[in-house]
Amino acid sequence: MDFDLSEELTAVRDLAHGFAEKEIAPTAAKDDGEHTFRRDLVLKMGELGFHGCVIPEEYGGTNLGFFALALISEEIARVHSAIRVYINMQVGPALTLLDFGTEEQKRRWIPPLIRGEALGCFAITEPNAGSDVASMATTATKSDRGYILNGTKTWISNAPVADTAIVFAYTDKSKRHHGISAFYLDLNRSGVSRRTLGKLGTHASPTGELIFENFHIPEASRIGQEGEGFKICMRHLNHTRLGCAAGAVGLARAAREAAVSYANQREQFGQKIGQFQMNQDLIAQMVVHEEAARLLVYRAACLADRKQPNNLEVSIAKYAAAEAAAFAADVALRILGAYGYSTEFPVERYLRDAKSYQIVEGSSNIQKLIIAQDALGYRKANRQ
Ligand code: GRA
Repeated sequence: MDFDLSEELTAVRDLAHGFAEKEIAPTAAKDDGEHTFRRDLVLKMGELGFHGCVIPEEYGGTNLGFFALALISEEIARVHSAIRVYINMQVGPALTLLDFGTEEQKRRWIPPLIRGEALGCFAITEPNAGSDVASMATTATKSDRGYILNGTKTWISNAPVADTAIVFAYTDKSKRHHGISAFYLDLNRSGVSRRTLGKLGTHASPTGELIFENFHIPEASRIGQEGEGFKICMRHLNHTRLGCAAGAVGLARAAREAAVSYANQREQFGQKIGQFQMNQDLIAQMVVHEEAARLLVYRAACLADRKQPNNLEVSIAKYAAAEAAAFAADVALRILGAYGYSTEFPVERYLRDAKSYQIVEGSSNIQKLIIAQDALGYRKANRQ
């Protein structure tokens, strides 16, 4: 596998780097502190083709691929992790429509998503259904004009602001996971209410509940066949976990850069604190975990670009990157001491944001379960 960046990929990475430094960095602390959702950035990233990099040109994308998506996600998250979430909210639904939508659905719904004009989200989790997706309670009951949706989805990024959502619901509870179906909804209609949830970090990316009460779904909004929802959900998560893993690498890098920069400036006991071997030990570990996670992300992305199964590789990358980010943020805070704890510097934000990567899109424990059960031969991770 060749991880040398082509000229095209180098240009995309540099574009994302420059964009993040110019458009995101100046207000990152303010956006976090004031919990500002930057819709303008969703649009700008759409204009630059970031949301469309894994979408074929016929649907408005650039078709650069998953390696490009990983590079972009890392660069954006390095500067402000919450803004990286915006990309997954557009890319995730667009990819699921690409994989499972009809030609008409693709032509109608993918372009506004990847331009950033229709804010997307995906609604899987419920108050009593997190890691165990099939325990969801939301139902889509057949009516003469389509379906009637009832239930509550929670911890949904973009829920307070989204125009559209991919929603998973039971169309036939008796069939267990074979009775779940997927729908693409217009949320600017009656029958849905929203509630914003407070959280530890990732403040510039709003999270909330979607409460559906007799929400009418037209028949034409179903994605795939009835009962295909669980499979669609797993495929969807496999795409979005990759972007998430790349974001975690970006955050680990930001924490490492902050720690190294401080260790090279701060003097105690007559020398730079980088000279102390206890700090060198921490910095060496940060470098190794970050670099290993990055290569694992690249491997998973290259497999996706070759259209080869990569569920196992995505889980390995997601687990490694989430842990690398949490480790690096914790270590950076220790190296910076009171300046790490201070809200006047970004390291405390890195620590708050890093924790999310161990929870979202399949927790670290779920990734370990997928990895270990594959190794033990209990459950094959790479399925189609
Ligand atoms: O044989 P079959 O016809 O019964 O099908 C099975 C299997 O082949 C069935 O699903 C199929 N399947 C798949 N199909 C395609 C399973 N995995 C895949 C796949 N990767 N691709 C049931 O399979 P199973 O193995 O018996 O299912 P299980 O035991 O329920 O699944 C295992 C597992 C724990 C891995 C799975 O449930 C899982 O990944 N859980 C974690 C869910 C998760 O990530 N939740 C996060 C929700 S979204 C979120 O975090 C929000 C982020 C976005 C935001 O910020 O808003």
